[in-house]
Amino acid sequence: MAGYTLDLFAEEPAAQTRTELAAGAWLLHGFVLAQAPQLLAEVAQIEAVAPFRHLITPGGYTMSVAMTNSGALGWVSDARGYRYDPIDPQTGRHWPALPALFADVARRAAAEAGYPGFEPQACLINRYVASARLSLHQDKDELDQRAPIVSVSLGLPATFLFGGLQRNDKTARHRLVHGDVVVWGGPSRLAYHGVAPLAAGSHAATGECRINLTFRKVR
Ligand code: MD3
Ligand code: FE
Repeated sequence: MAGYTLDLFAEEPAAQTRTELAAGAWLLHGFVLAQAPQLLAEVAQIEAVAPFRHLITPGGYTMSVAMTNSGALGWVSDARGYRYDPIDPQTGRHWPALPALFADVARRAAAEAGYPGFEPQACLINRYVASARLSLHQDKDELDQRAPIVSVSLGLPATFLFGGLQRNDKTARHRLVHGDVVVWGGPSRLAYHGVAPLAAGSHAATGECRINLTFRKVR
């Protein structure tokens, strides 16, 4: 169920191709390939201030994905629940500011997918090593759910699981590779989704991991 592909300029590289994964959800193939080195340099600066850590779910499980944030708000999980917080609970300091390049990429991708005027307030940064995974969930901690979520994939490829509005709905699988951007809006915004256990490997840009950035308007 890979929707259809719009190839606007067939003589252009893959960066010009987009695929509608589901109603309102657009995969922009290679949209940030040219910016990937700078995006990863920004991640290195962010993690120097707000290190990656394995959050604990309210149910007491340690997440296999390591996370950090940048922006005015960051997503955190602990025994008390999930929330957005302007302060990093590990350092007691504000999350590092959203780099201008991050905001620019998020705005341009959202506009490209039909969501003009997107202003990200939070960038959750996920780091996957071999066998790290994200079980099926909905992103519903944001008060403003009319805004899309923009996701950027860097490094090792992943199998993304995309379901429906109910946990038991059938899930489709999509390969997300280095440089891909997906914009999730409209009817797909509250769909269940997850990431299958990461296959071991090495990527020239990131080494033995995958980095995913998700840009969110929270309130
Ligand atoms: C579909 N991250 O951080 S990105 C997450 O690859 C998250 O790290 C995954 O799910 C990752 O919450 C998937 C793609 C994604 C992100 C948010 C969505 C898909 C989404 C929100 C609604 C629907
Ligand atoms: Fe999610």
